[in-house]
Amino acid sequence: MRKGLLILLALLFIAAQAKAQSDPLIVNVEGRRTISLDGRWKAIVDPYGIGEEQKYFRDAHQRTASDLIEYNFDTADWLDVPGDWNSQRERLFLYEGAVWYRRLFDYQRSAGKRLFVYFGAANYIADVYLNGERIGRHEGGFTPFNFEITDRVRDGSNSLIVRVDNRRLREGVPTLVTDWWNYGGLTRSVALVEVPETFIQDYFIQLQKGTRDRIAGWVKLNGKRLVQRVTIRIPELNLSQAVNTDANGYAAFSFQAKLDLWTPENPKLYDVQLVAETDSVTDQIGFRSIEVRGTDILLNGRPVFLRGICLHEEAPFRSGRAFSREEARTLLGWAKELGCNFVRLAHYPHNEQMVREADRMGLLVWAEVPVYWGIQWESRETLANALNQLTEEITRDKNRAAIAIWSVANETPQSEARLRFLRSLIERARELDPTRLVSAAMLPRRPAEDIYVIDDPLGQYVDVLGCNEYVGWYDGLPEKADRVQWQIAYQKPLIISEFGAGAVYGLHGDRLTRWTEEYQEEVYRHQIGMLRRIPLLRGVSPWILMDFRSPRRPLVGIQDFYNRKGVISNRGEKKRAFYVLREFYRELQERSG
Ligand code: GCB
Repeated sequence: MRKGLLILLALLFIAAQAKAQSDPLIVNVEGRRTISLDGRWKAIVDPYGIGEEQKYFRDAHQRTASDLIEYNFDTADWLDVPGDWNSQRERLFLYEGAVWYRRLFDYQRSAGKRLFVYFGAANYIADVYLNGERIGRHEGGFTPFNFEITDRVRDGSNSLIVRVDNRRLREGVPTLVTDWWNYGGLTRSVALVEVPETFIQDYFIQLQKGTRDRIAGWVKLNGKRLVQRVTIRIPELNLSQAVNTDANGYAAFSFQAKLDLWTPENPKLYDVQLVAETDSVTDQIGFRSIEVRGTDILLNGRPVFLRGICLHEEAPFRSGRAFSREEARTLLGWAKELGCNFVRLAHYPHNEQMVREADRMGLLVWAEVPVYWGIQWESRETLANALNQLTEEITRDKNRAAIAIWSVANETPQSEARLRFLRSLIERARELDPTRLVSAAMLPRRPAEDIYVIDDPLGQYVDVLGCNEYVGWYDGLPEKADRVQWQIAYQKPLIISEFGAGAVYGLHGDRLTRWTEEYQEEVYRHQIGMLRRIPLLRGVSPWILMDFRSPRRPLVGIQDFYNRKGVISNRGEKKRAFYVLREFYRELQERSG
């Protein structure tokens, strides 16, 4: 009897743990019926982690004068959502720990509707509670997640509480040290998403690999009526294709289409409607092919050189984690002004608006997961976490024509365990999306003073080689680039995914004085000379568009906690290197016609 009870308890515990995972991701949330939960959330800072024990998630109120409750959301401070806490309150600037957020919302349930709560991102671990009940947990600071709350939401007032903890973890992704600010909090929008009982949860609609006139993909329903007829429509092309979903709610399709292909010069997007019997959704989708032939990258069948720039998801002017469409426009607008056709969104998935704006503005995207520096390669949990973040990123962004490359890592030191880990990520990326290229930003080997070698075994498994190098900054003086010889072990296209130098906007001096605009300019000039001598080079993304906050950069009066390698300052001022790079890109553009 007692044994049976123990087994039952164990099973209940396992079921509760399983529920702690987020539910399958809903794509294209902006195309759905949503109720925004953005705005002011009440917030209790919990540096000692006592909130669980004190049961903050109950959102209790003192009822009698003698009740003892040592917290009160109603009288607590507030924080804006979306938004990191570090840039909102001076005393939270360096804070790493837990903050409990609370948002009250009214709701009226109606038959035939399901409700999800959707988070654009929360850095780094989020524990979600509704009306005192635990809903689940999500780990990973840069990808979206959602929980179904259909059976838990109440008519009338509801209390949604999220405990966000941004403490860095050795086993985390990223791990303990990064060269960017560990902005904590509900950094992206939060919304309630209302869907019919059976709804279109996910879909993949892109050009079929190897073609430029066939659309291929799949659609996936979620709910009780999984067998339905779903029509994919592109009204502008008078196209309509119907498919029947199977018992799992899944249907694949492939059909001819005469398309105006998406390019950076002509970022054509079509309205694409998916109409099921119980749900419908519209998205804006562009179609283009991206492939590798020999050492070339082909866009719509033609060789393309990627004139790029790296950027962090750092807000221009105000500093802090960027989240809005306006901020995306400003940052990507600067990339356009530079003459870019490509951006590297370093070092983690940026917000969805950034990718959607790249789609609209015509910028190819290198998208990345925060598998950065010394990850715990031997840990299964770390691998599962990295795979999950990659999966969430690809799930969210796979219908964006802008996305050209999934990058699985940045500057990861070589080892057997690391290779195994990264190969799993590459496999997962290809499984989820056979149409994109896979890459990683690798480190060169330097067997002799002026020799740079790319022979990282990872090179075997990627479509495009990515390589970061800092000749003239961490290695020698700017003119060193004139002497460096490159040896590349693979016949594959190469992108120099980083090079750069630090400069304070407005600080002038001679060409060999560190931190001056002249020094940075000199690095760019010599780098460009060197880049011209690398035959396999098919793209470049210097480090970086704009100065960004980093705790690794304490130099007073120069860095002041900013990495100063931007060609634009955090206040939007263009440094001399900006114009050198723009000139180079102009010339490349003219040459490519
Ligand atoms: C790198 C890293 C990047 C750093 C940069 C730097 O190699 O990939 O995250 O910010 O160097 O400025 O040192």
